[in-house]
Amino acid sequence: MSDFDLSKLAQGIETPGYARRNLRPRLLHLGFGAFARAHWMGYHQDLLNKHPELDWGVIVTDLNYNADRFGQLEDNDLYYSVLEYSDTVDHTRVIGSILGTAHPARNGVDGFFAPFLFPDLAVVSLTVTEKGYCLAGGELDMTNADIVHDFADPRAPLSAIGALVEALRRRRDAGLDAFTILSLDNLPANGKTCEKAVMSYARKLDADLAAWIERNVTFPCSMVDRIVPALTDESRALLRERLGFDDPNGIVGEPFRQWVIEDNFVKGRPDWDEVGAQFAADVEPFENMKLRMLNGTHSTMAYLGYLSGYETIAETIADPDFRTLVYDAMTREIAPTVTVDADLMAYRDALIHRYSNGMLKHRTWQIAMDGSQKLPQRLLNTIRDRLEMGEPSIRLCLGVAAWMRYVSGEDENGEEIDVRDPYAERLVFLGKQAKSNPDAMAAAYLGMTEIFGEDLPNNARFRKQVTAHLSHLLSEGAKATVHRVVHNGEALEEE
Ligand code: CS2
Repeated sequence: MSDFDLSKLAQGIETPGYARRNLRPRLLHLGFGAFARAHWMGYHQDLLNKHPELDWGVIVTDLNYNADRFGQLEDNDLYYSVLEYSDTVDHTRVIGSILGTAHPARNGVDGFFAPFLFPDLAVVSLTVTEKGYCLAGGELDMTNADIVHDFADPRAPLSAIGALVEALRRRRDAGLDAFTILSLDNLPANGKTCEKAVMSYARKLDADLAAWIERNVTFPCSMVDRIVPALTDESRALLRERLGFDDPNGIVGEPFRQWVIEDNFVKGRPDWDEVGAQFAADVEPFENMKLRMLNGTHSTMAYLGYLSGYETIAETIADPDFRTLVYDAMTREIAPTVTVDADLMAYRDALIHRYSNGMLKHRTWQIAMDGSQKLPQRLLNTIRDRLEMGEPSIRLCLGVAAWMRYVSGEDENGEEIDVRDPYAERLVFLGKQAKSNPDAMAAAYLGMTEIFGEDLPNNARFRKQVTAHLSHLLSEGAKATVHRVVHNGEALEEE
């Protein structure tokens, strides 16, 4: 029985202002993680609330994750809740636009692909995280285990890339038209990146199909932003207090949200700009701003904060040295590389305010995950631009060194770190082998060209800076190193 009896929910909880029976399956989302549930699904509900006559319903799907989640969602009549939470906002909403779910583990392969064959399906959006695109050095990684599997068994794919191509094949073979593929992941030029991965896979698999996809599918880029940590016992309890029951699909996020989308859809799209999203001809400047300013400092805080014993971002940014580090990194090193029609200093100040949201309990360990997939767009591309400008990147290089210190797998008390990364085993192995020798450790990690490319490891300035930071991190620890950089930053810039 569903826990969601909408007529019995506490006052003040937002319920759908539209009738689900009027919706048709026109949107399909792949990757029903925390972010998607709290971000674009919220915009979409706002739009349906504003225009209850619209018929844009949503199917949610996933490949390797969340099978149980879908059972629970169905038990709850396909409703779930979102709490938008800060010291000034406390708003609970019940999202009601989902029409159905599909998951290979629950529905079988044909069941998974069935909703992709709804004739009216117009947009397939995805949040599959950085590693879900199976890239190495910006190209589809033909040695990736899921991709290798999918080439061998393309009708029952494991990867998102394989699934998109198989879904399009089924549509073409059924005489249906294609759909727009809308990446909502934190990758630079995410639409183009997704297109590149899809097209490399399709071309190798089936040239005719690849040509059909090329003619019929668009891959708009988008910049997405909302901080939505994984649920903790504490945030689950907060939501339970408001709902009166436990929602296994409930999620808690910050009130802030932003969504900039390239207006390039093949079969129409909802007018999400009526509810605060923005359509733009060129999204890359916004993506760069967000990936470099927000995600770049997020990752820097995650590694340094974790090593310093801070459990959350709010705790980390409450340390005045860390706050200064993040402030200076954005002001002196990142902002000068970003050209966008926005006030970057106001953006910086808003970010520091958002990081300080103590209600969110965003764990440094969570953000530290998958660094090998995140570093290039969050820190390394910015460093490349700085090198080209002939300018220093003291603070950004500290972020890179902190990643190395972190993935070496042992914290400052000699305890093991639970490193989560597609390359975790190799990273920890390299760290152990280097035996706390900064030169050996930096050299070992810089040898991973799939992360650092060929250019950065050969750049003496970059190498020297990262190795020097790593040496301090290993000998003095993270807090002391941050203190040094914050207090001697300008002198270090002259070095
Ligand atoms: C975070 C992001 O986990 C991470 O790596 O940096 O999920 C971040 O919270 C979002 O990009 C904010 O929009």
